[in-house]
Amino acid sequence: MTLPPRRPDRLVFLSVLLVVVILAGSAQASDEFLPPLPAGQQWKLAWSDEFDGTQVDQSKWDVMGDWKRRDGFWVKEDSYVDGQGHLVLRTKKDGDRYTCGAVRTRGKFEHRYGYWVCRCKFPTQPGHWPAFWLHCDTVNKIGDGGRDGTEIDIMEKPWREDRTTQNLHWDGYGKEHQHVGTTFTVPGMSEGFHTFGLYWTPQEYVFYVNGQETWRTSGGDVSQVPEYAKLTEEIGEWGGDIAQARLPDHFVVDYVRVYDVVGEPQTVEHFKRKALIAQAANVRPSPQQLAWQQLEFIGFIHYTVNAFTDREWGDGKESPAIFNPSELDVRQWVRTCKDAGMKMIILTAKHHDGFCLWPSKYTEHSVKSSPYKNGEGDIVGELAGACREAGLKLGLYLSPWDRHEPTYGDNEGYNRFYMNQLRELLTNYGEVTEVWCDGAKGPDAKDMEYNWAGYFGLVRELQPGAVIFNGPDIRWVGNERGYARESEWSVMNGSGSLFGPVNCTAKDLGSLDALGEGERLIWYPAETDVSIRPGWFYHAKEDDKVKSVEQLLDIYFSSVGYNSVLLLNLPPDRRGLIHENDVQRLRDFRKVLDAIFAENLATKASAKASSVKGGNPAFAADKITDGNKDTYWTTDDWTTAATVQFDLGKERTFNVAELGECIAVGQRIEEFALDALDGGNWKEFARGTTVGYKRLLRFDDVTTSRVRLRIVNSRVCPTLSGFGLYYAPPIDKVLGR
Ligand code: FUL
Repeated sequence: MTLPPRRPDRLVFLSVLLVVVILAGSAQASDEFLPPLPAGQQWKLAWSDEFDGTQVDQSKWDVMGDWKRRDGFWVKEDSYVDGQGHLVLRTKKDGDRYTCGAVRTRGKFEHRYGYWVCRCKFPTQPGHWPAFWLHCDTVNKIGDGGRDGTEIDIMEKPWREDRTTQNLHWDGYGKEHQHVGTTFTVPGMSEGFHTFGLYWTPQEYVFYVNGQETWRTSGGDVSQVPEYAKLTEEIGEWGGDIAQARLPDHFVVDYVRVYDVVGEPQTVEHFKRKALIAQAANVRPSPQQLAWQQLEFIGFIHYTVNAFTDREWGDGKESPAIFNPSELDVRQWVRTCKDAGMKMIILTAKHHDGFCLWPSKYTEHSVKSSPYKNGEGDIVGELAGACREAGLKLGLYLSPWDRHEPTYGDNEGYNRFYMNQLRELLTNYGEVTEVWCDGAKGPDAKDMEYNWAGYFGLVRELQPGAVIFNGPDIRWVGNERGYARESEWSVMNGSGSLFGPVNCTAKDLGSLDALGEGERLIWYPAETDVSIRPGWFYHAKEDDKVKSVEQLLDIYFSSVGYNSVLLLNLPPDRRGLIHENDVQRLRDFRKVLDAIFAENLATKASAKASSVKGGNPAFAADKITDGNKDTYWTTDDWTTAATVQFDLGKERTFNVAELGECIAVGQRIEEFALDALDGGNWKEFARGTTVGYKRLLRFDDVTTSRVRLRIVNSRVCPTLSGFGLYYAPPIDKVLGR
């Protein structure tokens, strides 16, 4: 193989040194190989050490030691700069122990992606090995492949012949440890200087030796987190028998350089992508969707004959005579929901069994044929009144699948019937804020073509302020466990059918790749429905299976805290009351939420941003902490990375953070991190992907007076309308347990 021009050894070739000095500035780049880039992009040196001077530069390197490492010791004195432009890692015998040198940039330079290269000359003796590698503390994190941190070995040379190896390790070093690697021979490798480079992109690693590609992989999923560089010597059997070595022996490093890609590629794909990004970043919620999102936490009431038959799905053959709640009190429902902090109640006006909680004109299968209030009751009406009284919104669930109605299966007949019922519900009960269209249909169900366009049109006509679940406005989150996605986008490609324009259970709905060509981008936020008990309906045997406060809290953080609205179901029992156990659990849950969010420690913080759109005070960082969700901080249009520093005035301890984008103008943030100032250094304590309307994060206690938000990546200029730091006290303490 042909070797690229090597950097001359400055001691020996003084004359060449002169040339290098004259070319200073351009010399570095022209002197060496850099991976090819598409037109429009260039390499820019982000960090380097040429090892000039006489000491290891402590602002760049953490010299490791003194401590035991494998069969030897890492000692500081074995890492030194030789005064001739080299870092030397020495391996020596010191009494009856073997020692060697190692340095790393941990806490001093941590970076992700780019081209990392080292030029070095190898030791000659057995029993130890030199390496140039990247590392991060999260390599030990299990799950998510190598994305959350990978050990990237750009060069390891345990052999004294011309062989080297390159490796990736992730998911810790225990049982879950994963590894891929390659070993190869480059003739002449063991003598003189050679370069070892890694071109790391979000998608792939490409390894180079002397500018020749040796390995290309995305093994284990590419690390997406900042890593630090390490230059080490290690003593151990892998390198052979150290007893055979003539020591000291030296691993000599000429430089380490890290380059970033700057500029934008001038390719059709790139311009198409930019157009897609701009389009996606500017899709906005309708006023109804925005108002709905701001409700955050809403209640679901599942009630029908099932409470009396102990079933989840009634078959429609139930006699209305069994529907006989003895103490039904809609005000108790409303009080329970309101005290829990819910802002709306959605009632199953009709579930799959077809029994109607209001006296529908179009069927006898309803409360009017039941003993409830001697057939004079109207639970929809009663609840609507109680909600109005208490200032809660009302939503109605009208199951399309109806196992009682004889016309079901006759398209024309049943669609007329369904629309008549919908008209009753949307005309006679005042304002309805959400209409829930359930997609469930049993395997035994007759074929039936629902007239979705007709249904949705009627909702728009009769209740223009309402949002439709499963229709054009609100999407099912995709599971009934209470968990939204960690990356929950509200913008997606809605080119599917009218009912369910997206595949709600897909793992990824909102990434740029998932948006396809952006044919029909829509604002389509997620509602997370989950029951406080295993079932949707009341079963006495589940009285002791009410979700714990811890579970409810986890659900809250993973739904409301993941840019979704939480719809929590509370099934009334045969008395017509929400059971005492559920009521008590909700009270405790609220108590814990109130304790967490009692004081926002960032409220009075002064905020300083790395940039502000047009220098305009209307978009300045203080708009984040002004307590007004309608005002926001933002940057110039294509600024996709930015920071905001918050000065809390004094040291505060917190373990919860809250971020909110101004979604009225779109959803943009793809990734962010939070750092705390710790003895002069910024230390990352939390990291997240999407933000949207609200993002909540929990982490171990952090004590600091300064916090930095790093927007790592935003589709276009990020916005932030709110930021919070809170201290969550131990649950047991709050509840006096
Ligand atoms: C499902 C229904 O089948 C369940 O009974 C429940 O109503 C749930 C919220 O939706 O599709």
